[in-house]
Amino acid sequence: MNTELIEFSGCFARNPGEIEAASLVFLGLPDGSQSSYLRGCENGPSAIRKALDGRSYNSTTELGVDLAGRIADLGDVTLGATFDETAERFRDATTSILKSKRTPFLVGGDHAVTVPAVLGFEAFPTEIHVVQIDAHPDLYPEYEGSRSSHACTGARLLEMNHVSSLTQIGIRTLTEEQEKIGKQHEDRLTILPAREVTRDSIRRIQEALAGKPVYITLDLDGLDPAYAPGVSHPVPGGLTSRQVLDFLQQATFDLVGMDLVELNVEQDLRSLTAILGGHLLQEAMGRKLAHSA
Ligand SMILES: [Mn+2]
Repeated sequence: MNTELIEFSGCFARNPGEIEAASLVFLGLPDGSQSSYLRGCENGPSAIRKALDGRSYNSTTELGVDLAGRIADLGDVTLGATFDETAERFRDATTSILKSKRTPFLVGGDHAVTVPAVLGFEAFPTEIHVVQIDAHPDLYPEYEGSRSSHACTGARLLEMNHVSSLTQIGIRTLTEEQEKIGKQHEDRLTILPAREVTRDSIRRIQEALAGKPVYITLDLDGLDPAYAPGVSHPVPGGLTSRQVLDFLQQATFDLVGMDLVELNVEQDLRSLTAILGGHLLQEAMGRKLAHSA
């Protein structure tokens, strides 16, 4: 028996030829400093790499795409002395991936990492649409005195000129204050609350985005805590694993980038949330490769 763990079910490129050929990139954004409540998200990238051990999982996705050796793991971005400095590095890292014509799959970190990641898409040739799967709308203009809190991510995204629209799916914690902010942006913001997630409502979102460049920010607390217990803010009544997989697999939009955030390793049970996160990422990667083939 192989005694060494095989990261990310063997999907990472192992030699220069494979790395060169890889059009999809895995990059860790290991910052959990902007969480308002618990610590633990900073260890997300390493947990996701380890969760799907290739001795137990294989590299073929549900849709039959073999990802073995096809993902370039660029490691984790080194944090700066302040969050502003860290954010600048995250942004630059995203920009440089896009300039090399590869697709970034970014692993947080708390949800604050999404802001610099999407800022990096100013380097993308067209405007983009963002889909946020989340229990929370994150529409606070500032939270506990900070504009970079993970509770402000939606608000920051709506301030970006290169973000044509923001679609939030799975929301179940909308407060009056955030609803007010949402109303100010109703021409660009669609909120699909968890209680209204049905095949029909999801199909309407897919149709509206068909063929368009879409960035997905996947906060794991969008899923029900029964599926994703390892998050800082578990909120009952969320999406099932299957609903999120269906959304990713049936996408007819052009996936131009994605992040997976808010995995809190300290809260996880038997790595179930990390395993789910790895699986969701791989299914999205497989769909991307099938689309670009
Ligand atoms: Mn959230």
